[in-house]
Amino acid sequence: MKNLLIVVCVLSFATFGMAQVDEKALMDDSEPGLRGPVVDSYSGTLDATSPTWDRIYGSAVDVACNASMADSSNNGLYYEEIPIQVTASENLECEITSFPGDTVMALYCDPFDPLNPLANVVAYDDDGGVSPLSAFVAADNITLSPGATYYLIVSTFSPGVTGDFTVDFTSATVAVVPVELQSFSIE
Ligand SMILES: [Ca+2]
Ligand SMILES: [Ca+2]
Repeated sequence: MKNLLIVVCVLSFATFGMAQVDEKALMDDSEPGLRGPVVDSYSGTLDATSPTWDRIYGSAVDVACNASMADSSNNGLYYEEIPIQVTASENLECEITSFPGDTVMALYCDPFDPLNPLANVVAYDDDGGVSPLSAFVAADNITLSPGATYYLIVSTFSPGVTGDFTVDFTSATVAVVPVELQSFSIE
């Protein structure tokens, strides 16, 4: 009986701990609760502390995660990885609206492996926004499915380029997945 009580106490404590994590994640989300068809902006910075990758390029789109891409000669580019999800099937619309340089974007299924950037690709864009900034538009037919996590890679055309960027997510239900929620879901 004593052992059972200890187990119950440990379980209660574990549940309490998880609830705390969940609450923190929700509090950190800039838009908790249901989202409407509004802009969800994500701002980040590419700098010397950012991870790097050898980027790809190409115009293919494959929602089955096997878009055929080519290996660019531009290597060692700074990037930021933004996890996104949708709550309803929709064509992704997102756009880099500010950056002091030439951006590129790539969309990957889970996982994105910077050491194997030709794998798991959904789509890539260079100047689809206000050139030289990047965007995915509805006509690109990047139809995302609910229940999956995708990774938007924000990077630059050439290596060594740094600065603050903003991405606006404008399709109906797309949202950036808070890092805290990702950790929570793994546990
Ligand atoms: Ca290369
Ligand atoms: Ca560009």
